[in-house]
Amino acid sequence: MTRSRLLLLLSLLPLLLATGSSPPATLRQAAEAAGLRVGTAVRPYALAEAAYSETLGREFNMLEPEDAMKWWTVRRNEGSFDFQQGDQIIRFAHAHDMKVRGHCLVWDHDNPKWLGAANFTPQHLSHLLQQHIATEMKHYAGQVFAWDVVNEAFEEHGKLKDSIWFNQPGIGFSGQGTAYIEQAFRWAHNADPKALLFYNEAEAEGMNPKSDAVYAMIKDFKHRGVPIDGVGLQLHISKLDFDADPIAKNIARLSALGIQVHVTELDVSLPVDPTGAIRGDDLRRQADIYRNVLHACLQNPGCTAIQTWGFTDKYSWIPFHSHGARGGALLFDKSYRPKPAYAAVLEELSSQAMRGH
Ligand code: 9MR
Repeated sequence: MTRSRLLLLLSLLPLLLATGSSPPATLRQAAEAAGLRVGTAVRPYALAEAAYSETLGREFNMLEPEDAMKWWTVRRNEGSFDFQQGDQIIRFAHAHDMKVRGHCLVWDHDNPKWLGAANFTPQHLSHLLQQHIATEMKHYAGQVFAWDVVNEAFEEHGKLKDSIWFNQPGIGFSGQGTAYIEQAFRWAHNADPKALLFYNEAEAEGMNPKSDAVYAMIKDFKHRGVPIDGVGLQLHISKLDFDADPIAKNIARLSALGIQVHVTELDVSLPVDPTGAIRGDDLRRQADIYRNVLHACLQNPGCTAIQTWGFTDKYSWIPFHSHGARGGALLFDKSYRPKPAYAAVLEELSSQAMRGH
């Protein structure tokens, strides 16, 4: 058992003793007994909805702003920072005794228009990025325990993506491989030395050229003492014949490097017919996928958190980005009713807790 899991378990002993041996009633209770964080992405405007905030506080012990800490929310113009949305989430987390993951400081996507439009020099971009990382991390120091410092830097064949931060024009390390990522992690460590620093990636969850590239980068960083604490495996799943074994393999090789793994953005999208209906069979297959991913995480003590990308189908990003063709990706339906996937996750977490992990 890792030190962080042991400390979490010790802090929960009174709860475990008080609840005796009755099975946990919520994901949160089950995860706490299993020594794991269970989290979800959150949209601040939905917190005003009673069913949303009640479900969130009851079921999860970790949350992450889905968009509220991104550049385009925080940095509407060059000269000022707007932390209102993120602060709202922090207040909710504090009131409900939840940990907060921060997301994300460096990404080639969804940056504000002014950033790309001004044709800044590498020197100026370097200054802007360092200032951004330092200002946002210092604002949330002591409140955000783990940050996705860099998000989605590799393309599917394992090459670095062209981006404003890397080579278009970049922050001064164009042509030097992962040096720009290393620089971002060093700035992040200086800004908040206590925060856990994560590299977060999509479609690099199993064994493939992209996850090989991520693995090679982390190995190199650990070897040279670059400050990095973990890898986030996003896990946006859309194939119902999903195989979790390669995920377990990847978690094993990453954690063998001495880092933590968080499942950061888990959802399993399903086909939606023109009437808006989802097949019952698909909901059952979805439940199995959630269970298998969780099992892969629980098998390995280096996997310390599992997080879904939202929790109610009402606010999932999937229907919007698929023009309604897919949906139903999360643990609760649009009316906050738990789905078969919820029962599967609760059962898997509870069985782990009962085994005394
Ligand atoms: O779910 C997020 C959606 O609301 C945003 O419009 C979109 C663009 O910022 O980002 C979505 O979240 C992404 C996350 O930040 C990084 N990994 C992929 C997620 C889904 O696209």
